Amino acid sequence: RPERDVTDTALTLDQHLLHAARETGLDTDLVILLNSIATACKAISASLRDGALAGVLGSHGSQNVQGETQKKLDVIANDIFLEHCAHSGVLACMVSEELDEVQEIPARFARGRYVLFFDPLDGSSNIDVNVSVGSIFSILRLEDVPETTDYATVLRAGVEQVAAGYALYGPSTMLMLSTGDGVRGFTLDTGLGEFRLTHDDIAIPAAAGEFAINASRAQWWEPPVRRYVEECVQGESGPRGKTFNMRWVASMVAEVHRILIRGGVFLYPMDEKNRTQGGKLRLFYEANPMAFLVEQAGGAASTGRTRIMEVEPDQPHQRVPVILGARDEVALIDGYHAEFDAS
Ligand code: P6P
Repeated sequence: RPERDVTDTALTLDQHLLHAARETGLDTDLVILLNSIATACKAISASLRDGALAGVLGSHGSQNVQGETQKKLDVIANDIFLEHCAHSGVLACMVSEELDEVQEIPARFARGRYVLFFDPLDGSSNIDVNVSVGSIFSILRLEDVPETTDYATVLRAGVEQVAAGYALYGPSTMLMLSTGDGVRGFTLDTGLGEFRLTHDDIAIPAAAGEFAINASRAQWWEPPVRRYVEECVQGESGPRGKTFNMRWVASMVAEVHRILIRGGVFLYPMDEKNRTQGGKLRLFYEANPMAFLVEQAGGAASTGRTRIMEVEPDQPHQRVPVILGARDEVALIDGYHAEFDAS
């Protein structure tokens, strides 16, 4: 990539994307879409910031397509994403975690070749207790602008993603993004109202010192997962020969962000309780975008038995097991699954 002077680290997201369009040929319609997504994330950040004072906490009193009780902010964030991204004029359609059907673009907006999958507010069970939540997005580019869009048109394997990222609404609001040439982090400058480049070229360390899993599900784990976690917990006297720390935030965006910044591994595996659903996390707007980011940062993302981005989709809200993070850890866990399956 072209050399940039030290002032470039203060680049706004818009400036970074314009440089990328000029210097690397990043598609300008994708630049338009990413700017629309960033604006939606800024609007969601503003909605979250005032919390109870804005009367936006608590349940909306409805259920989404997942059968989950929607928070008021789930609905607010979903509406913000739909509105801002439709204005981009470059989308063929959208698929939201909160809605069953493919969202056609209203006739008053232009259409384009891009398909946007998004989870407008992931981890929203944390909102009422003021723990970090996030928005996750994944972008595909179709061969041309389709007349109509149905699942057969838009459901593609994760390897076809052209961009993915998330906003993390934490102590600061950050946008992490990859368009296929590494992962960059942008921090919201609340005075300017713009995301500014603060983390250029993120890389996940191959080894790990932290693992993240919901340990209350140990009773249902498959043997390879149980073996991996037990070896981590055995510490220096065990086969790993070192101690590990454990984290569980119950907000995937916060877990993945920690891994992108300081390494580690995250597991939401297939277990006896979620086996019939195929896992807990959703392929299109949780697993695939996070897999794209993690691989772009030098890590790995697997179901335990196959690369997540090679999972052939057949349902818009299908779920998959997720094991992602430090390359060597994911390889070890995959190896334990292979040994178990061969036994
Ligand atoms: P559990 C949030 O609902 C989510 O989809 C992910 O963000 C998070 O990692 C996971 O589910 C938490 O699941 O079983 O711990 O509530």
